[in-house]
Amino acid sequence: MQQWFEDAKLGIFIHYGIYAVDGVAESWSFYNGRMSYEQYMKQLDGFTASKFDADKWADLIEKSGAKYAVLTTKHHDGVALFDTQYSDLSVMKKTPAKRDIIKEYAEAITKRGIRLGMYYSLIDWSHPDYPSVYEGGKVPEDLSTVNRFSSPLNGVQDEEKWQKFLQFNNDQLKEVLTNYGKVDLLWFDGDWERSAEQWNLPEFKHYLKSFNPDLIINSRLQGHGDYKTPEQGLPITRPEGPWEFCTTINSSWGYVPTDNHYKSLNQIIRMFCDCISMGGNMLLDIGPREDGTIDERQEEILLGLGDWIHTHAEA
Ligand code: FUL
Repeated sequence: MQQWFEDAKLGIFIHYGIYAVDGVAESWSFYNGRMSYEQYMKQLDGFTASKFDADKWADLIEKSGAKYAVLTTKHHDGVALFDTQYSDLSVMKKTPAKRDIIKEYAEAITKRGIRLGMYYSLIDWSHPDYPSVYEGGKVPEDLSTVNRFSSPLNGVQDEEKWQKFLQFNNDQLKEVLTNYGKVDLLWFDGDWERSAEQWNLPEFKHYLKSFNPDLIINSRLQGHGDYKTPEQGLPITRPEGPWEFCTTINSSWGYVPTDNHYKSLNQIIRMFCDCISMGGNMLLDIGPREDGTIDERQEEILLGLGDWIHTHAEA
């Protein structure tokens, strides 16, 4: 494990995507049948990033006392925040924003000496080669009880399509790992829909490290990652090996304006202390609005935590 990660203590997680347009849950809102896939994708038209200023994000992250940041390059909905030649489904090609968000983010973060992290969802509920139960079949009308995105395998896998999909992931990941300078950390998600064998592990991990042997990879890789990532609940006893606790500021990963369940600054500080006293890092999440601005309540927490860290770290 790289020393910088062992010493970091705090990272900032950022869930930014088209889901911020309607302020709905990232990807899960259509998967869980809360809205149709078509309605969800209409948010592409409203994603402007009109006030997105990566330097402002980076300033805030620096002031929070965090040593690394992790931004969603692509969530389970398959919408890439980067310029990819392997799919048309990106904010560059399909939204009024027409910007490579990842490029601007990477530049601003790297410039300040903050370690650069990229989140990438292994599953892609929009990709034609990512097979679903109803592929080629009839999609049930009532998507709220049974939906076409769940249990994608259903015991059957078209090998040719699957290999094409793996190649697609490899190609996009090569873009993420080589087009934006040195990436320090890859944060996978969604490994649960396939086995280690199907994800072609451990070869996949070797492939990723071939771009940068120092690359740190989280554990959502069917046990082949470098560190554990408990989510939303702090472990009761110290986990073995390196680990990171990821958590939201309110109850949502992305921007959900109706979610007022904000944790207080004191609660966040207490969670942070519990986490680092057990040797972990805390990865605290923010969800920017579609225009790229950050809710004042989220900003306040980050600044408050930063003040606390600066006072106590130097005491
Ligand atoms: C989960 C995802 O499914 C959530 O949407 C979120 O990205 C969280 C950090 O990881 O497993």
